Amino acid sequence: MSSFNNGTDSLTFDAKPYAFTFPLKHTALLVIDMQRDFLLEKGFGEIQGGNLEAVQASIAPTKKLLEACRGAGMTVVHTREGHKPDMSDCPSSKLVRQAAAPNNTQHKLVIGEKGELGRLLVRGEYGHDIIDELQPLPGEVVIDKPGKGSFWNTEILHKLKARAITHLIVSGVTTECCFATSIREANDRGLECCGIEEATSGYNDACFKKSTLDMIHWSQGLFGFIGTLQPLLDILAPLAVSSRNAESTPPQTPPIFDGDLTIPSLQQAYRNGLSLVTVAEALYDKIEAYQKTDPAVWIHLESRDNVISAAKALAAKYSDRKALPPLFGIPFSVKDSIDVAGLQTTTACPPLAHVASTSAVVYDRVVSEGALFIGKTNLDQLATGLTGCRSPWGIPHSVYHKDYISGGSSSGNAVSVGAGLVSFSLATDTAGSGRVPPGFNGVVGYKPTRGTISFRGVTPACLSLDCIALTTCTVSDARTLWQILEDFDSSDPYSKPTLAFERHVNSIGAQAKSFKFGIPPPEALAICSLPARRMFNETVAKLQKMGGLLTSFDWSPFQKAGQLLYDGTFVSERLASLPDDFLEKNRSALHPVILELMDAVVARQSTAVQAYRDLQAKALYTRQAAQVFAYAASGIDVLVVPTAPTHWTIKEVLADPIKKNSILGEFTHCGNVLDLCGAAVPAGTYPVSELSGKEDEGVLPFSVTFLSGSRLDAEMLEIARRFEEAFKAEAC
Ligand code: TIU
Repeated sequence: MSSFNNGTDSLTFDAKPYAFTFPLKHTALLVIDMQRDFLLEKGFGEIQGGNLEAVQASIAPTKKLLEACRGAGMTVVHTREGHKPDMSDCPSSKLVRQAAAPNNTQHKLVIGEKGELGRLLVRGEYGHDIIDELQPLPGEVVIDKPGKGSFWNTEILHKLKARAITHLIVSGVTTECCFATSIREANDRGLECCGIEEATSGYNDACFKKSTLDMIHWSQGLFGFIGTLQPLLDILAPLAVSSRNAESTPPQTPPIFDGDLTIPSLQQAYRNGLSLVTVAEALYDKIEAYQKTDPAVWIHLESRDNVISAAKALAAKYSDRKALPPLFGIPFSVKDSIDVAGLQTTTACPPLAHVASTSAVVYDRVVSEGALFIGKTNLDQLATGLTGCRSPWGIPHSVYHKDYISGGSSSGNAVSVGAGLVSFSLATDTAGSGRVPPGFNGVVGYKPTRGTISFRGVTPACLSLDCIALTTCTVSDARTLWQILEDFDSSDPYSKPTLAFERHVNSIGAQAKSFKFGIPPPEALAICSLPARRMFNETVAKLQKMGGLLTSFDWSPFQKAGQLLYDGTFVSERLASLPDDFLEKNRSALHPVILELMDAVVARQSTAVQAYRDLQAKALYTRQAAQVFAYAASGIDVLVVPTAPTHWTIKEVLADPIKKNSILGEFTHCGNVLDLCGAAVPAGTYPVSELSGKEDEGVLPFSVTFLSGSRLDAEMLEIARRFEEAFKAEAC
């Protein structure tokens, strides 16, 4: 019997054509177009001749539904129909068809024209926004849609997948128009929908509404389900009571900080009244104590007073603890190649150090969502290396053992999370820098598909292959951050548009129980240490136990792409990112290993012809890898690899720095070359003695990385999250 809990704790309520069963964690409430323009006097709907009384009937039931779903902790998605002020996203059919009808007496004003609530259905206008009683809370998703359906030219499917949503409870207006169209569109994409009768209404009579709803559930559920409000409220109510009780505990004694730094736990504690200052004080006690264990974690640490002032300012800004932004009071660090305005960015390379005038996009974004900045962390110089042993600011060690490396280049970054000094850390990953250090410190390292998070404001290592990486305590936290940070940045030349390739959702299947995974062939795994090999075999068995189907695939593009990174010409891009004659001018200021590496790159005298050949090879391997993750029966969902083949001691690395470094990248190098996404996830510990052959009481962490194709982050993260959950359940 598997201990794997796939998060499908399900609820069931009466519906047509039969009872609707939905997994709470994978279900979102969709509230469609509850905008002033559709619901209030003088709005677009009334101007079109709509029956306002009929449409307003859905407001009170929708409010009840919204509160019940919020109380149960469900994902909430609001939509708003409307257009850009320049109307470039409005098809002419929406403007002319109805107005052009012979004998038209209703459509005197069309979309974009000025009504009393502002320009009709234009974004930013008063009438376009959601009515006061149903305003979204911070953290809820708002989708601006140009169509009647919610899926045409919007990011809704992407955002639902990013949250692992497979089921929708649907409400909103109007029944005959956007409500029905959205359910039909959702149905084509594989989502299971249940519309709630009282929480939708339209501009016509009851007969019209009934026909619309009947069409949805006709023929044993042609498009979906239709239920009524009360049975759903009845099953959600018990879930709301428990959280409300927790929230209403009288704060006679202020809640105590239990040390749990995961985002949902800390958020819940804040909602229950925990003081940010208490958390900041506790963290600083811990940070100061850890300085004695490892003084090489930070390049810049904010002062205790600064952080306490920032905590007080945040608490004052968000005084309503029921409406907190998603990262309210969540402490974080950043790798010191990421700009923070007013502070030095060193990239662990003194000649490059400069005071940043503006902050990196990633920093600004997390701060704007309430996160609390603690400091900038150590890294391998120029973000080049996987060991953590290449910085003038010292060598951090693994949080598990003082003799063993922290990994790099995001060394201090992973230690700051692993030692419980911050909840998350912003990092970068070019050759594996955002995966290897989390692997060596027992935390999660997620590298999204390149270009989906802005790289603006970060010192490049190898710009066309650089990627933002997120270091977190859990896969869910990584996913939360990704949702906040993912955005197209037109000022970042490597940014990718956010609209993703559409793969349908499997409400049962890949997202629920089974998935296909591949592993490297035995000859590739032979590079692993004995304990890494044993732990990897055990991980494969666990993946099979939780429903994974071990599937064969062609490993060669992954292996060849990895070699391309350092054996080919791509390493020259590291020099291309530096000022001309940087090497000559700064030889004495560089770390000796970095200097040796850079000299070797220059000595190769790579030609443009070689570089083009490598680019062509990269394109070929990328296409081949995409086929491995294809939307086809032969494809796999994820490739699972050991994050690193072994765990070196600091001494071993110092004795042979370049060779030892290159071995660590065996399973990470291909990631950005092939435009993959990947997440390193803890997979247990093993005795140090098993690795060293010497007596040692300690243990070291083992980590596996889940890799998948470009833009398949949502699918990959959900499998990684389920692995993490299964693993924790087994450990308990
Ligand atoms: N015209 C009409 O009935 N409805 C819309 O245009 N949008 C929605 O239904 N939300």
